[in-house]
Amino acid sequence: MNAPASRLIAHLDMDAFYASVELLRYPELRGLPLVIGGGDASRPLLRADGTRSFARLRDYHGRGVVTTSTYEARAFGVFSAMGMMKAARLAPDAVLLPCDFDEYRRCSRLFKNAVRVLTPVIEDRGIDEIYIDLGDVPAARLDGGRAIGLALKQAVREATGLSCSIGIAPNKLLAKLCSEFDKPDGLTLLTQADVARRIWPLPARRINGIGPKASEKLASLGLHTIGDVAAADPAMLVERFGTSYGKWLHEAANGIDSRPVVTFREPKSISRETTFERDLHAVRDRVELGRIFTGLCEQLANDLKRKGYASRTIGIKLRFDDFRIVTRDLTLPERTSEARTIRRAAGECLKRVDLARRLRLLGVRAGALARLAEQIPPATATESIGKFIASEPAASCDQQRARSLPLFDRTEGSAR
Ligand code: DCP
Ligand code: MG
Repeated sequence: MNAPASRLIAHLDMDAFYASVELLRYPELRGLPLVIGGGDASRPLLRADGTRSFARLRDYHGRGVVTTSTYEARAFGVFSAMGMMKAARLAPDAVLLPCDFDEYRRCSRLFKNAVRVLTPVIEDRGIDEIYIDLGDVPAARLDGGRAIGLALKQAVREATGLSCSIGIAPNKLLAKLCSEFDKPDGLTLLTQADVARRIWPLPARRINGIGPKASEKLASLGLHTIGDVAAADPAMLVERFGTSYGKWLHEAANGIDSRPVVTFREPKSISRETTFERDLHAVRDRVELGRIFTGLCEQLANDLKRKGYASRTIGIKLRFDDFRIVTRDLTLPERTSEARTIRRAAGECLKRVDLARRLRLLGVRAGALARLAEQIPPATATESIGKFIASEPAASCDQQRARSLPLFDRTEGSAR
């Protein structure tokens, strides 16, 4: 066994994060089904009497996806990543609000800073989740982490007004699994001795790292629960899934995970993408596409600057109306975080694509990152990397005061 029994790790995940942040400013929506997603059209209107009028899901038309939903909306079967039109059929009366990433990032910083004061060894896993190493918290051993868990929840609530759920276990894998057990506002302690009773009955897919393909293959072998995988012959798993994944499956299903809490990790790339409200054509919708493209490059440049990085490889991602995905990238002579340079490079990439078909999605990516000379502290720089590609509809780019460069001009030839 390579997982030292002495470790104690917490996984903290905010409850219905974006939706809960919105409820702070619109408390009149508490208790109602609420969905976050869609563009500016779903922004609330202030009536003359000072009350607000909110958009309803039933009035939504477009191709946006649900970014998140409150637990009241989840009761209707509405979850993250579901198409909004489908969600509207399930919960037509649900209130709809657009995303406000700046505000979510601000709250993310607030809750992480509050945690850091109590327990400084944290691994940032994106905008709303962190791992915490409780190894250096002497009192945590006495009660399995209950008191420090409660203190962390209290600190997060005081700093943000928001609730979170925490799982505390001997490793990251178990901590992540059990932080979900008692959501929302939960605190779950789990020891290795609880694995058989509490972890093995769960579907194999619940393990972070067992995706749709692997779980399908496991199911075809008659392995449905984590317990089924744990009981499977490790040699068979290796034979079917390869040495490294097969071994990992056996260990993970047995609750073994020796990964450390990594306090800082450099991002490999940063990207922005958007799915259009309707398919756009490179020639016929040149102006609109150009504006969206510029907006994405400006957002990306802002992301790079805020996080303190410069990029040497700029790439684009296109999804056509037949769902085919095409990517192209370009290596620059020098690193950049400037919107104009990114726009120019991304435009060069675009010239290498046949744009005869209409486009559904456009994305811009900055890779080969290096820290800028005027560094910002790593803790600030990493926050929110991970889930930051959100399903923003194209409308949100309109806010960016995008300048329209004649980028799609050249594509007319290939589009004919
Ligand atoms: N998110 C997103 N796209 C997804 C899933 C999530 O943009 N496909 C965003 C919105 C969520 C936030 O990330 O509020 C955090 O994701 P979680 O999976 O933790 O979901 P929630 O915090 O909303 O709900 P839960 O209470 O289940 O954690
Ligand atoms: Mg969450």
